[in-house]
Amino acid sequence: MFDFFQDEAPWQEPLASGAVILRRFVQGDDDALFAEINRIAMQSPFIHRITPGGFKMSVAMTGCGAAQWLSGREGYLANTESLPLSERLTAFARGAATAAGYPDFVPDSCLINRYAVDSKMTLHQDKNERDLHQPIVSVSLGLPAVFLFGGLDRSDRTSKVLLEHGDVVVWGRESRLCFHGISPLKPGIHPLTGPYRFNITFRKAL
Ligand code: MD3
Ligand code: FE
Repeated sequence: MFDFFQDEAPWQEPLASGAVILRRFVQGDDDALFAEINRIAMQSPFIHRITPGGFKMSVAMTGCGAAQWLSGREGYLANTESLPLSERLTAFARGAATAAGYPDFVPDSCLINRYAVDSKMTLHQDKNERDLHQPIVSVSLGLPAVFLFGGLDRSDRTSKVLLEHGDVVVWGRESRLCFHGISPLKPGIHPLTGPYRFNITFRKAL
C-alpha cells in the first residue's frame, strides 16, 4: 500500500540517560502495525477508563498479551481474554529495543492508546510493571503529539519533544521511572490514521 517513508532514513536522538528516540524507525511497517491495532480493537474495543479519582480518561485504550492494565491501584491483571502478543509485534518490539541497547527485552503485553483531538495524558510514572529492569518500547503512529518528559519527581521541570508518525522511543534504566505525559492533541488528518494519534507501548508487565 502506501509507504510514507520511502525517502527518509531513520536516525537516533538520545533523550536522556537510558532513553533514546529512534526517529522513523517504523519505516514501511506502519501499515502492518496499524492493521494489528485494528485487529486487536476488533477483539478488545477501545474504551475510556475511569481514573481512581473518578475522571473519565480522554485517551481511549485497548491492548493485547498476557497482562491487561487496569486504571486503578490493581495495575496489571493476568489476562486470558485478549489476543496474544503476535509474533510480528514481538519481533518489532525486540528489534527496536535491541537498536536502543536493550537486546534482552522480552515483552509480554502491549497497551494501545488512541488520542482524538484534545486527548491528553497528564504527568505520570509507569511503575506497575513487575520488573522495572525491563525497558518500555513506545511506537507513535498518526498525528504528531507533544511529549512531556520530566524527572523522578512530579515537580521536576519537563522538556517537550514532538513525537511523529513512525517514531519509536525506548525507555529503560535511569529513565524508566521518569514522569511523562502528552499535551492535548491538535486537530489534523493523517493519511494512515485519520483524525487520531495511536501509541503502542510494549512492556514486560508480569
Ligand atoms: C517514559 N503513553 O501508555 S509513550 C503510557 O504517547 C504512556 O501514549 C504515552 O505514557 C503516549 O503509559 C507516552 C512514551 C512513554 C511510555 C512509557 C514510558 C514514555 C515513558 C515509561 C517510562 C518513562
Ligand atoms: Fe506512561
